[in-house]
Amino acid sequence: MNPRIPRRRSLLLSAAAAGAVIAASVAVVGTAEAASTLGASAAQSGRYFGAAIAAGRLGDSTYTRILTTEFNSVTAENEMKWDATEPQQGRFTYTNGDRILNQGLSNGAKVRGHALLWHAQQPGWAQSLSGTALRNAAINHVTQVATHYRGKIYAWDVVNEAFADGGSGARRDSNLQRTGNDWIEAAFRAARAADPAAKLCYNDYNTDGINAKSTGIYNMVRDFKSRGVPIDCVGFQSHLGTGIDSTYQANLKRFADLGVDVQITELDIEQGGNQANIYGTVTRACLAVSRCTGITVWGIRDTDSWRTGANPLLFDGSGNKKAAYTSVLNALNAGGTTPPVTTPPVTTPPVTPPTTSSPPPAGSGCAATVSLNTWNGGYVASVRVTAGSAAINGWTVRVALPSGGAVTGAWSATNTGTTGTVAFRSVDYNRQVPAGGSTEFGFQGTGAGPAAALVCTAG
Ligand code: G2I
Repeated sequence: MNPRIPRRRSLLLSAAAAGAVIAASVAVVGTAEAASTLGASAAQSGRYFGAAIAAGRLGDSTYTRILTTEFNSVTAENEMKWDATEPQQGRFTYTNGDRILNQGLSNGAKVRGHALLWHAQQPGWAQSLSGTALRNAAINHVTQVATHYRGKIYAWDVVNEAFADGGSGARRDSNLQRTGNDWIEAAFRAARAADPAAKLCYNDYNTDGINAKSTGIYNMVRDFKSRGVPIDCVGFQSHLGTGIDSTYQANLKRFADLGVDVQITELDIEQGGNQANIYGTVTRACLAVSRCTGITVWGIRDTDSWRTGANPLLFDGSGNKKAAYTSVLNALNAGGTTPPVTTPPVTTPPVTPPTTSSPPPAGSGCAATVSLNTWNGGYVASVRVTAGSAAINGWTVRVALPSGGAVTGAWSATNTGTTGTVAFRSVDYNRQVPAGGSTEFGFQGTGAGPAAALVCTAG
């Protein structure tokens, strides 16, 4: 039997072949073999089923019982946001974010990171910045937080809610947007450099069908893919009312067809006559799209929800399963015909094997090439270090900056000096580069980018 197809599906298929007369007995077998929790039933098709959780509720035993029983993914509802992780500029606090992380990891769950940059829930100091100072602070924030959680986060919402509502399909005005239209791609590049293993997502709401806003995002993702900006996934929050757009599934599919994963990231649905049905429809839509890798509900019990009075979740205030829960579980157990395609998130791994398309520099030693993302007054530099015909054990790249320019942060390398000629030295994990192989590091700076070719020294 194909191990990716749950046993129950095979039985149903053979039952269909044998005729309807035995369908009733097969249904009994199916029920007996169906997974009995959301996480386990989603896992049957290689997907996850997650919940947003709050550190302040982890002492509530009903809450944690449901969490650990039902869900195999968690998202921090607030604890990894900018105001929570960098309340003062350059002073990072991870206590509550780490509680969410550890709760998830110790329970064998995936952890979604939410969210590195957003126009809302910025700390006061960031709200009062603009221009280059804000851009540098934002990129530094991405670098620091993604580095802290490096290797532990399944997917990061790198940028949250950057598009405007309504018919324009344009970016939302915000202090971040006013630093230059390339702020989103600069954030994605910095996140990739800091945590190459995490899937990097763009996340938004009111994108629950084919509409002007989702089309604006679609065009951005298509542009990013065509230019090699590192994006792996798009999150559809899905805070729904009493109806669902008939193009919900088609919208997920068109994004997936761009070559990104799609995820339902903040699902909650207003309680009304159709709540259970709509939950089922959303679940089936994800299962029908091969690159829809999982669903997250935005809270556990109705009383945990940010939508006071809407009762939009799967468990009531006492922790009892609602009809919506049963609808989701049944949809998951009915199975996806299309297990998600799993693609490695890393388009630029820290160390790549030799390739023939980019020949190594002649001789032993190393070479360094830089690509820049610039804006008015600053830049993010991604540097590729390539070994020559011999493996190298340690490298230093010297970068000459124009006068007035300064390095304000670096990742995957340590720098000596910040002005004039700045030396970037390999760190432990990227010191060794095989013959002809390469590794990447990055830095951000003020002023114009490097004034001369980079000089790489091996050893
Ligand atoms: O607004 C719903 C969600 C929309 N998409 C992005 C999500 O990050 C967002 O989550 C909500 C949280 O569920 C709320 O819990 O984001 C809100 C902030 O915009 C969160 O509300 C905040 C309150 O505004 C604060 O007063 C409060 O201190 O929650 C904080 C922690 O309880």
